[in-house]
Parts: sequence; structure tokens; C-alpha cells
Amino acid sequence: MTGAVGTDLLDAALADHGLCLRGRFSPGGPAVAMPSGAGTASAICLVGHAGGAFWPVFEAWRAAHPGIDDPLDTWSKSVITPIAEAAGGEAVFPSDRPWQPFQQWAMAAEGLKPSPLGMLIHPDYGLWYGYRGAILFERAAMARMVTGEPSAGTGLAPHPCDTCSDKPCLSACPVEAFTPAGFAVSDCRSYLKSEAGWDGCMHSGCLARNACPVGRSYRYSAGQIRFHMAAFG
Ligand code: B12
Ligand code: SF4
Ligand code: SF4
Repeated sequence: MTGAVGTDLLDAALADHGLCLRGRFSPGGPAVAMPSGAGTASAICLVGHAGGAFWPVFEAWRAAHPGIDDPLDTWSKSVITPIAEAAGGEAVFPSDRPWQPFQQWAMAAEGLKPSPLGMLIHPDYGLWYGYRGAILFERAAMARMVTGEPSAGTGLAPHPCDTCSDKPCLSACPVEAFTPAGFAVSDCRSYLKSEAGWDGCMHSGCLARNACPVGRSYRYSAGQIRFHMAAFG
């Protein structure tokens, strides 16, 4: 089996659920333990979504599984875990503690860089994407299968913020939560609880994220935006 076939199979299985293989790499720095404790990862494949491709699939699942506390995490696990196991890997998830360094992994796998908002920005999808899990491969043969070719674009993608002279994302937040010292999460959350925050960001999405001109065609639907904002606020 060649590298292309291995990753194509994973990608095809994920595509049935509106997800995709976002990128892959072989960890070169500190060893990453396999979730089972059996050795360390030789290859890491990031699973995520661009825009709202998974949203209709998830909405249908949610309608059939009412009353679940963390529905998106639960759905992600129900989809990605069996795909990982069938491929001979083990899945990990961004919301599980101890937190795995998903953004560092994304920088290694996709060549992305952080925007001034803290989120990484993609040259095509802008700020409208996310990670739903990662598949770790321990065995060297399997690792070769999924890393036979480097991720498309790794290290080559131009960073959109470098050529964005106005940086409208930095002036859109009503409480100026994005500071040189980092994201003032308590200021943001207090505002979201106010009437103005409820009518504004909670309803229409983070105004800073909305202000970015990159990847607007991937902007989430109103329902998806409200779901993510409710989970955050
Ligand atoms: C804790 C957490 C938060 C916390 C604190 C973030 C922070 N200061 O580190 C809070 C609650 C504030 C938060 C908010 C959001 N988060 Co968050 N968060 C996480 C989580 C679960 C753990 C981060 C961590 O410490 N990891 C462990 C360290 C070791 O890993 P790391 O890669 O080195 O971590 C990097 C981040 O901490 C980052 N960072 C530093 N400051 C900030 C600030 C912000 C706003 C973000 C997003 C990241 C960030 O720098 C680190 C070094 O690269 C990750 C998932 C994960 N497992 O990483 C998601 C994650 C970073 N969040 C994510 C997102 C999308 C958001 C929100 C936009 C959620 C939403 N509503 O859609 C908001 C931002 C709100 C806004 N208005 O902009 C995405 C980012 C994807 C991307 N494009 O980069 C992640 C990867 C989850 C995912 N499923 O994809 N988040
Ligand atoms: S508005 Fe400009 S600086 Fe801000 S995230 Fe988008 S491209 Fe980057
Ligand atoms: S959600 Fe609203 S208050 Fe929070 S950072 Fe975004 S624009 Fe600012």
C-alpha cells in the first residue's frame, strides 16, 4: 500500500461525515505518547473540517441523540474512533485533558501560523475551520504509510496576516479583548452575558472573526455559529 492510498482511504472514510484529513507529520521534537500507553507516535494525522461541511451530518445525528451534554465532542468521538482503529491507529481529541497541543500540531502538519486573534489562519479557509481529532500511528510501517508524502502545502502557504495591512480583526471587538498580552477571555465572556453581547456576538458570531476578509465563503451558517458561541460563552 502506498502513502497516497493510505491517506486517501482515511480521507474517504472521513468525507462520509463531512470531515477531512487536514494534514500529517512525523513528530520530531518531544515524543508523543500513544493514548493506550503502548509506545510513542511515529505519525500524527489531523482530522478536522473546513467551513460547515460536517454540520448537516452532525445536526442529523444530534436530532437522533437528544439530551447529550457535549454533543459535538461525543459525535466526533463516535465518528473518528472507529476510523482510527480500522486504520491501525489511535484517536485523541482536542477537548480531552491533558490537552494535546493541537495548534502546534497544525503548524507542523499544515504550515499554518497564528492570526492576531490567537487562532491559526488558513490561506483558503481563513478562520472558518476547526479540528475534531487526531489519529496517532505507532508502528513504523503504518507511520510510513501515512507519511509517504508530506502534507500538501506544508511550509509553503503564504500567511494571510502578513499582507493584511488594515487588520480589521483587531478593531472589531467591542471590549478590545485582543491585546498584545493575549486574549482577555474574562472581558469577552462578561460582554457575551450582557444584553448587547447577547444581541451581537452571541447571535451573529465573534465580531473580530467576522471582520476577517479571508475565507468568507467558508463562513459557518447562522446555526453553526450560534452553537459554537453557546459552547464558548
Ligand atoms: C483552552 C482552550 C481555549 C481557552 C483558552 C485559549 C488559550 N489561551 O490557550 C478559551 C476558552 C479562551 C478558548 C477559546 C476559543 N477557542 Co480554544 N482551545 C482551547 C484548547 C481546548 C486547549 C488549548 C491548550 O492549552 N492546548 C495545550 C497547548 C500545549 O497546546 P498548543 O497547541 O501549544 O496551544 C496553543 C494555544 O494555547 C494557543 N493560544 C494562546 N492564546 C490563545 C488564544 C486563543 C483565542 C486561541 C484560540 C488559542 C490561543 O497558543 C498555544 C501555543 O501555540 C484547544 C484544543 C487543544 N487541545 O489545543 C482549543 C483551540 C485552541 N480553540 C479553538 C477555538 C476555535 C476557539 C474559539 C474560537 C472557540 C469558538 N467559539 O469557536 C475560542 C476563541 C474565542 C474568540 N473570541 O476568539 C481551536 C483553534 C483552531 C485554530 N484555528 O487555531 C482549538 C485548537 C480547538 C479545536 N477544536 O480546533 N480556547
Ligand atoms: S483580518 Fe487580517 S490580520 Fe486579522 S486575521 Fe484576518 S487576515 Fe489576519
Ligand atoms: S466574541 Fe465578541 S466580545 Fe468576544 S472577542 Fe469576539 S468580538 Fe470580542
